Amino acid sequence: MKHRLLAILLLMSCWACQENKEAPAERLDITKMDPVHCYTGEASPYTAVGLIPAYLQEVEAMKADPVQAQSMSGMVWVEGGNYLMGGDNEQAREDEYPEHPATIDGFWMDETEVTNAQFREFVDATKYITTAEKEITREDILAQLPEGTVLPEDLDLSPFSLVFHSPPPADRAYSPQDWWSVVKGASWQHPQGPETDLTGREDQPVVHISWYDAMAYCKWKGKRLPTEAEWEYASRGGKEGGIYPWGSEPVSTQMANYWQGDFPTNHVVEDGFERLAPVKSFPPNPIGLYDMAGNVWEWCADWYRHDYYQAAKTTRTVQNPLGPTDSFDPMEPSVPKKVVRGGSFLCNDSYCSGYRVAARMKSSPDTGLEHTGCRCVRDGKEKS
Ligand SMILES: [Ca+2]
Repeated sequence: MKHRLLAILLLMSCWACQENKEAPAERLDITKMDPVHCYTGEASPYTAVGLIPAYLQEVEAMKADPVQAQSMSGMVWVEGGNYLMGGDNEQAREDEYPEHPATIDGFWMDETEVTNAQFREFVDATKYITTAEKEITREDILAQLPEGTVLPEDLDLSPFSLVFHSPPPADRAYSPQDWWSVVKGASWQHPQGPETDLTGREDQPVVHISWYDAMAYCKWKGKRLPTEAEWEYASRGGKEGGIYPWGSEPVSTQMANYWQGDFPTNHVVEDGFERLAPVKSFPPNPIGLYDMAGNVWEWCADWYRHDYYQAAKTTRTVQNPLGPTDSFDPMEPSVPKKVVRGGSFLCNDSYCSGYRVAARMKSSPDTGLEHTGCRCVRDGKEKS
């Protein structure tokens, strides 16, 4: 995946194994048990390595709204417990192995993806400008590059985001650049470009938000992004060994907003939703969480590493894992990425099957996409 910085990020292979001595050590860290590669044992979703300093500062400066922070409206209690994290069926990919035990403390989770109406409330209150709407400066870019780097004079700095389009049938294999278009002026307020708006889409999930935007929103709500382990645990909803949030029955138009037909060329739209569906259009999982499969991918706090689960090969149960301290995706080794979970309206069994509870995906934290949103979680106790 990409952002306006991608070409520059590709120069930055040094990011993959840097260490961040400043990162706070919160809760138990999987990487302390069986360090592999360049894990440092100081995992934190807030480590600055691989993040754009100015964007991170903006997230850190965001204050929780006192009223929002008191509200439990629309949140579901996720009872803590143990589970087996990772893939265990023929659709699972390499990065989902090995399956390993994890222990999760109880937490509260938004019952739906964050909607456009909810994100509008946040923007109205804070005047927040999302990554996809920001002009990026040459100074921001240079701050991330080795000293002495010279940028092209004609580097296009105008805001854009990535919008899906169905490519025409072709006699070859497709790759993501065949269906993602760079659209100037596309953003959460203009999902398919400047001519489109949110009229009638208030209850659809907000999209085109970056990881920074998701972090900022959750902070304003007095919440945070879920860890990848929390997200998978909640998605399983207490169903041991299920492949999907609803169990092991194959995906159907009754259960999730996904792609019917041949991806990416022919969407037959049997479920009535060509793109996004309003949240709660499909049944919740056993603990009351909606759209944990399909509709939009959801940002997690963790960095993505393809080999992270290898660190959990021991038989010891891992408590509240926070993910690795750095990112590595062999498909794009130079681009640091955060985890996204749950699949989107573009997933089907022939392509990504991202709606499986164990399925992992990743995206660079500054990327906005038409199929990516978030939901937040909050620490606390169950209401008595
Ligand atoms: Ca979802």
